[in-house]
Amino acid sequence: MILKKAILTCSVLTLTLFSNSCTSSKHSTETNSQLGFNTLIPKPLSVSSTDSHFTIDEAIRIQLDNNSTELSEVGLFLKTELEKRTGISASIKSFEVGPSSMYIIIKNLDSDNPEAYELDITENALYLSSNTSEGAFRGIQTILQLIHHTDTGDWIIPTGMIKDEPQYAYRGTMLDVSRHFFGVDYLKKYIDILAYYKINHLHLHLSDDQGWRIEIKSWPLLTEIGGSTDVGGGPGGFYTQEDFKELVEYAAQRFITIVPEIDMPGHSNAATASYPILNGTDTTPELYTGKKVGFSTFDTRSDTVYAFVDDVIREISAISPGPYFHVGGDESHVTEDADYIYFINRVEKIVQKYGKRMIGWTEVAQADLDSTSIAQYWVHPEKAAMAIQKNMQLILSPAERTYLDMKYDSLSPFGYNWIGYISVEHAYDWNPEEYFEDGDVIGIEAPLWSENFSTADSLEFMAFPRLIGIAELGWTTKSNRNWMEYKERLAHQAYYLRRNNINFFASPDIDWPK
Ligand code: TNX
Repeated sequence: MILKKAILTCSVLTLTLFSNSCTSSKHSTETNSQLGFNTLIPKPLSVSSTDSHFTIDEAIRIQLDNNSTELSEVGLFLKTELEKRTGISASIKSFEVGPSSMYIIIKNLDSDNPEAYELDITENALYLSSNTSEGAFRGIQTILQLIHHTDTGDWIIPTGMIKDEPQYAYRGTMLDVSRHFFGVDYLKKYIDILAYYKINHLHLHLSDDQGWRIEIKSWPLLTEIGGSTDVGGGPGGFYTQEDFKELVEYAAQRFITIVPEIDMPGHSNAATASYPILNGTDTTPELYTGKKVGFSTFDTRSDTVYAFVDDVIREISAISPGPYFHVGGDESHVTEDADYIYFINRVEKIVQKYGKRMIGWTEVAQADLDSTSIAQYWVHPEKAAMAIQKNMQLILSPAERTYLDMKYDSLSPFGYNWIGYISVEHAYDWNPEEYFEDGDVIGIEAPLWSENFSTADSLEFMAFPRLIGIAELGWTTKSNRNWMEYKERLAHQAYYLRRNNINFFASPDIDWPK
């Protein structure tokens, strides 16, 4: 009721006056009952509402304060998304003051965080300011999350001020495309969802015992043989290097970095089945379509293996503009400890030779690694402690909170529960800040292993809504997080998830709208 009245009194003024004259002077801190800001995930650093709204109408203009290619692409992204959502086509104009405008301004904010942005939304204009195009892109996601459709058929955005920046620079999710393969078209949909929740890294688990999923031109049998099946004996699949470049580019336009992983020296049966020389046993392994782990290894004392690893890292690094190369390193149960350490030490140098920072699962911290390498903590806190001693940085993926392949509860139709059930609440209600007191944590990542599903619907069922909570944990500071309040914002996400045909688990713990 209040909303409708405000629209009537202000829309007339917006048309005739270019001023802030109908902006309420009442400033108040956000509460859940106020118009609009309770739709945001991740929750911003600070929000204040002025209890009115900006209307998106046919006159809407997007104005960019410079014509760099990067900012032009960001402006175009906003235009495309606005049109998808509202059917209204904004014009993109050079910078001039005028009503009904969305201004995107690059300037120095108080914060030096590259992803920081500020939104100043009045009834006449919306100002998005940021240090970089990346910050502007994050702010655009906030704008998209704020758009409401009123009962009277208007598209509006609540007025007020938002100041925002992420707590962690690395907010990621991992998808296992080895146990089951997911192609480029599907991954584009997934990347769109990640961008909407301000996730900025997508780690792709590109090889494992069951499948090798990326073309390596100098070792073509990896995909020809190693890419030909999956868990359960399905047809598998792989990305050509052209496919991979397309994916990297699509993600980069959304300021998401692809982190490629080749899992070694264990989890390597697909590679050794393709090139038996790599396992040093004079036997040719069969392709593997089961779910066991820890039975395969490269021959860590073979020069051919290092020539192979060099080629693989060189070819993938050449098409991966991001700073990281993930070498796996988990569960090498049949590799002798000394051989394992020798292998990881040598591979770290190869990664560095191609200009990348090495990431490995927690186990790699046993090797003599450089402080520039990163350990991804999943289990084994004592090995994470070794990484901290080596001044390495950490990515947090504690299995008991972030493993999206775990069942939600005993009724979940598929999934593992080796670490326990992970409900929507359990995935959200913890503090990454408190995991390793002395650790230098660059961020948090939720892995999704794919042994137990093969369709996009089931992938989405496992990822959503838990991944949305992980996105908030990576962005929002501890003092701004609270499960009971988050639950209400999460319920609101049903509109977005349904509109985009995302098959989320409608957990009975959340009061979803009808
Ligand atoms: C452990 S987490 C693995 C994966 C499995 C996963 C299943 C990690 C580094 N290794 O190989 O897919 O458990 O939950």
